[in-house]
Amino acid sequence: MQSYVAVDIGASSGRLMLANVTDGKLQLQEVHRFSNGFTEENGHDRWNIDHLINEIFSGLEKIKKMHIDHVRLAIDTWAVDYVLVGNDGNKLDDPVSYRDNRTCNAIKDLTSDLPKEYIYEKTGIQFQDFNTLYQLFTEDKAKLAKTDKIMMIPDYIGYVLTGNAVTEVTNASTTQMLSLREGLFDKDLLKKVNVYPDQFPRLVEAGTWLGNVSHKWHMRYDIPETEVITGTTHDTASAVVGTPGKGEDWAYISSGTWSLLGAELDTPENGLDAFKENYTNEWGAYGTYRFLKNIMGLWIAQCVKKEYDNQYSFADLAQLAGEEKPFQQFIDVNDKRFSNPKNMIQELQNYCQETNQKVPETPSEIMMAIYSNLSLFYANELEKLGHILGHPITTLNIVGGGSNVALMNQLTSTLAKVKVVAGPSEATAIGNILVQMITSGQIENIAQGRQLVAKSFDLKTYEPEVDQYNQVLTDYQAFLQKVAVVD
Ligand code: LRH
Repeated sequence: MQSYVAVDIGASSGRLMLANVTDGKLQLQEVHRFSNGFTEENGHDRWNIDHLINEIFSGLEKIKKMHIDHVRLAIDTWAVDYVLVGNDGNKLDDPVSYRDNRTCNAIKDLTSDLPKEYIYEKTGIQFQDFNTLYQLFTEDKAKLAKTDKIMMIPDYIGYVLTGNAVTEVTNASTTQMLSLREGLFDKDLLKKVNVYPDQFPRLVEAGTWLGNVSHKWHMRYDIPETEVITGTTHDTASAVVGTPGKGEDWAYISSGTWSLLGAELDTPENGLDAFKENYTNEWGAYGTYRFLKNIMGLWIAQCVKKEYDNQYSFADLAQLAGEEKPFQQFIDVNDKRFSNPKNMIQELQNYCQETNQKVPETPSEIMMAIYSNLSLFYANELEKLGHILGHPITTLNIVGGGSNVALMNQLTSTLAKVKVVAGPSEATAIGNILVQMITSGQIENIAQGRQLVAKSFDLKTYEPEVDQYNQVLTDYQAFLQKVAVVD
C-alpha cells in the first residue's frame, strides 16, 4: 500500500499528515505537529526556516518508527514569502515574513510610474502590499545582487531536502510577477524590482516529480526512503483541490489563518469589476484559476487566543461566543490595522470606540464580535463574487480549521442565503495528498479526488434560517461604505 505524507505548514503551525487509501476511503493521520511563527531578527519579522526543516525530519523519524520504509511526500506552505540563496547554495538570511511592515508604502511607490491597471491586466493578481513583487522592491539591493536563486518557501524546503530547485506555479502566481498571457515571469515587472528571470529556478506545474530526499539526510536521521513530489505548493491551492465542491455554482472558503473566499475557474477573470474589488486570479492545479478574495480570517482569533495566554482552546472560544447575541457591532475585518497590531483585543476595542459602537469587553463578547463580523464579510463578498461571475452562488463549501465553528457556518448560511457544506477541516493536507495520488497514477483527476473526499469525510450541511437577520447585511454594507469614506 502506498503511503503519502503531506507536509502542510501554515503561519501558526505545521504538521505531517500520513495518508493512504484503505477500503476505498482516504485515511488521514496526523503524525507530527509543530509551532510556527515569526520573531524579530536583524530588524525584521522573520521565519525560522531551519526549525521548520528540522521538524519535517522529526516527523519522518516518527513515520519510520511506525515501520513505514517508503513514502511519497509533498510540501505546501503559505504564499508570497521567499528565501534568497547565494552562490554556495545556502540561504543568505532567514526569510522575512509578509506581515513585516517593510512594504507598507511599496504599492504606492512601485505603481507611481507603472499603473495598477497595467499590472492587473498582465497578472490578474490582487494588490496586497505583502506580494513578493513589493517585498523584492524593498529588498536590500546589494543582497539581491549576491543572490543566485530566489526561491518560494516550499520550493526552498524541497530544494534543501533533495538538492533540486524548481519554482512551482500555484505559489509563484502569488508573487504578482507571472504573466497570464505568457505563463512565464514577466520581464518588465522583474526589471522593476531588480531581479532577473534566471534567478528563479525553472517553472513547473503542480504534480511534478522533484527527487529523493538526499543521502546526506539519511546519514543524520533514521527516516523512510522518501520521494518528493512538487505538489500544489501553495497551501490555498491544495485546500481548493481538497474541497469537495459539486455542480456549477459552488464557491469555497478556505478558512485558516486567512479566509480565502472564491471560485474555481477555467479562465482568469481580470476585468474591471474584478480589479475594482481587488479579486485575485491565483493559479490552481491543472490549469485552473483560483478567483478569490483574501479576508483577514482566523488570524484575528489566533491573536486573541494568544493574548488570553492560551487559556481557552478554539472550541472553548467558539462556545463562549455562542453565549452572546451576534451583530452587536460592525467591524471591517479587512482593515489593515488588524494585520499585525501590537494587541489585537485593544485594536478591536479601539475600532469600536472610534466608530461609536458598543465596545466588546469579555472574551465571549470579543469572540462573538469576531465571528459575526467574519460571517458578515463572507456574505457581503459572496454577493460580490456572484455579481462579478454573473451568476449567484448557491452552495458554499467551507474547509479548513474554521469549518469547525458551527456558529459561523450557520450565520454565514443565513446572511448569504446559501447552503453551507462544512468540512473537511484538513482540506489542505487532503489536496496535497490528492495531487500526489494523481501524479502517482492512483487516481485520475481532481473530480475523482473530490468524490473520494466526499465519501471519506463527514461533511455537515447548514441551510439558511428563514426570517432571521434580514436587515443586518444591508446595514453592514452601509457601514462599510461609511468607513471607507472616512479612510
Ligand atoms: C494562506 C496564504 C494565503 C496568502 C497568505 C500569504 O496561508 O497562503 O493564500 O494570501 O497566506
